[in-house]
Amino acid sequence: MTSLVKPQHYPELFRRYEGNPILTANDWPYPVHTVFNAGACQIGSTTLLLVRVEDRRGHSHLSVARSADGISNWRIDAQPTFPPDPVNYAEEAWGVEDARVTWVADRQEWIIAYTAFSSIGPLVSLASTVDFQSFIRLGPVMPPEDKDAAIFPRQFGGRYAMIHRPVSAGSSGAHIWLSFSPDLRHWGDHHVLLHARRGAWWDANKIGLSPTPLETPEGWLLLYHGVRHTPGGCLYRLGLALLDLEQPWRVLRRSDDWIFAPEMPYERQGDVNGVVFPCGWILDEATGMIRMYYGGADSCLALATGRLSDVLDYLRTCPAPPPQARPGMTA
Ligand code: M1P
Repeated sequence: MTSLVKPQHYPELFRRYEGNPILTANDWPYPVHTVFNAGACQIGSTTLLLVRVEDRRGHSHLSVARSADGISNWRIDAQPTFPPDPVNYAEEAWGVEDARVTWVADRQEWIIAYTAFSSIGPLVSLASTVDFQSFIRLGPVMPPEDKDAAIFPRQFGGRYAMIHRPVSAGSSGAHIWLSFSPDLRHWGDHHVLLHARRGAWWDANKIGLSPTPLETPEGWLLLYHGVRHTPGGCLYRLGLALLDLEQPWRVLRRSDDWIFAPEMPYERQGDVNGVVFPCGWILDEATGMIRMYYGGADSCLALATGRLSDVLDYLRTCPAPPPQARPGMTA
């Protein structure tokens, strides 16, 4: 007997651009192994990606790609834009990776949070720029192991806030943390913002922030990755959370389900199979559309778009987690 009830499907909040991948190593003006995991921002009519570029040593640097439509005709810097500087910054010995960029209005500059790969592990470093041509390094701000960091675009109670993902030996998991600073250099009031779940969950044991938090009328929108270990390897999938606008340590909603996962060949097969890894997204205020830029399988850059109102509608159906610790309290 055929049912008259239409089957319910999971919502498709982000739709892949059919021309994916939008950037690969073949597009680069100099020899590189792979390009992936780009920070993203809009400067006037130009979309700018700060792309992680890996060479054949396995070391990464960051390079800028610019486009008028955010999809095609990328103009890529002829040389590495932000190479590691291990002579002056020893923590960059094995490269710089996975930039998230934030326009910080009170400083009138972009702050870049990136992973510096030191010989004793990855850590969080910050740099500032106004033009993505010259950069001022603020140096390392978190000891190893720590990565997946981004600065909020404004202060809270006179302090900057940063999301990051420290990992300590012997800990029960890798969780997303929130910390505060009066000057972007000295950080404290560390506390866990989102716990990795346990057991069978898609985001068990290891999670990390994906792009920079996005300010919306209903709260700070977070996209994060959860890493599921399977007999066939890791699976990097994405989930959503919403933080209170004025008290970002308060998690208002968190999706139980993942909302985006490796499906396409360029996401399922590459240097690291089964990875979707966004470091940047851009909201077009006029259309309400979000462009999410993500690395596919650590081997290419891809684009997916979603409507902000659909994402917020979806989050309203998600559970409100139990109250969080206040800043100043540790996990
Ligand atoms: O290989 C998948 C990803 O692994 C790391 O991410 P995380 O530490 O959050 O699991 C990063 O090296 C990232 O660049 C990479 O895409």
